[in-house]
Amino acid sequence: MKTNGKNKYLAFTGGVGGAKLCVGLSKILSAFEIAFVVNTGDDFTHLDFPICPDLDSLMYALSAENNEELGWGRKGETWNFLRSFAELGGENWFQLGDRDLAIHVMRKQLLREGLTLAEVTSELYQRFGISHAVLPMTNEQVSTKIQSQGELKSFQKYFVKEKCEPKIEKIVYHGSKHAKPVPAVLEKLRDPDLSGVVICPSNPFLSIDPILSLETIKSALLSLDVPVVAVSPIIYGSAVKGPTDKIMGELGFTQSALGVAEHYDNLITHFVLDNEDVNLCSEIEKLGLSVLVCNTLMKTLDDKTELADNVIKFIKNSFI
Ligand code: FO1
Repeated sequence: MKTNGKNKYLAFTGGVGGAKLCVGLSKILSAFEIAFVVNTGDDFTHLDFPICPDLDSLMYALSAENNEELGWGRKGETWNFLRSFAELGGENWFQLGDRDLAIHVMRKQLLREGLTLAEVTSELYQRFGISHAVLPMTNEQVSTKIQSQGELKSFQKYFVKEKCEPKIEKIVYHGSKHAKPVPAVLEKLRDPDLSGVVICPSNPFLSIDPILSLETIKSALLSLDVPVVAVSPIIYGSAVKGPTDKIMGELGFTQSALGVAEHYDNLITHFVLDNEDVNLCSEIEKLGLSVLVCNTLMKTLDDKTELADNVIKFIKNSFI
């Protein structure tokens, strides 16, 4: 295998699909070799608690604490708080489980003590026994807002309360113009030992674009001379989970892995698509991207590790 002598990787992620690949990457690369940058555009304050869904989804996935039945939240969950709260007339459209709630209470406490979100995240991940570095994209507030029928609504209202039903006209990353990335994100992007960047199979518009909406992250990515690999979240025209395909249609993108490649085109050098989409390979190569076709559906831990291994070998075999 060809190598460029460098041995560090950075993965951009958000949501449950991205977290699956992160689990695979964490199994084959040490904490010295890979770090994760996580979307915080979904974050919001609910019942006075700071909720960071993507940071928590990754924390639960990396510690095997994720709830596979629900597809989000924490394993072995109980709902006593939510039930009692609803009995009192409290709102319950956004379900906070008892075990999950402990994280939000702890996060609130630590933030109140004056820790930044990055420091709180590091503290919570350590308490979950996770040694890999996980960095929120920013310590500041950047909120994904969905414009539908002329109204700008909060992300969780669109995603959970309205079940992604409203037709999206536009997505806004409110606050991104002035927010600074967490300094360690830029340090890692500028590390001379950086071997490549992986864009996980997360929703491009809801999970990855909020990270890229931070101009200094985007420009650092654009000035890299190492592979930037995106893994398609779309297989055979459909999202493995969530509304990616629906949103692509609403925003005027081709509803396929090709549409994802076109969306990321100027930022990435490499693209990974599923065996099912092998017929799209030549069209994606025409965009100037190196393409790897393999299994991208991650049902088991072996699937996650195998895809991670393929992605890292793809980077190691590349000289651009
Ligand atoms: N997703 C849901 O579909 N319904 C919920 O009630 C819900 C509650 C929830 C609580 C805490 C948390 O960290 C995540 C939660 N999620 C819920 C998931 C979350 O809304 C989304 O999956 C992400 O924001 C998209 O990545």
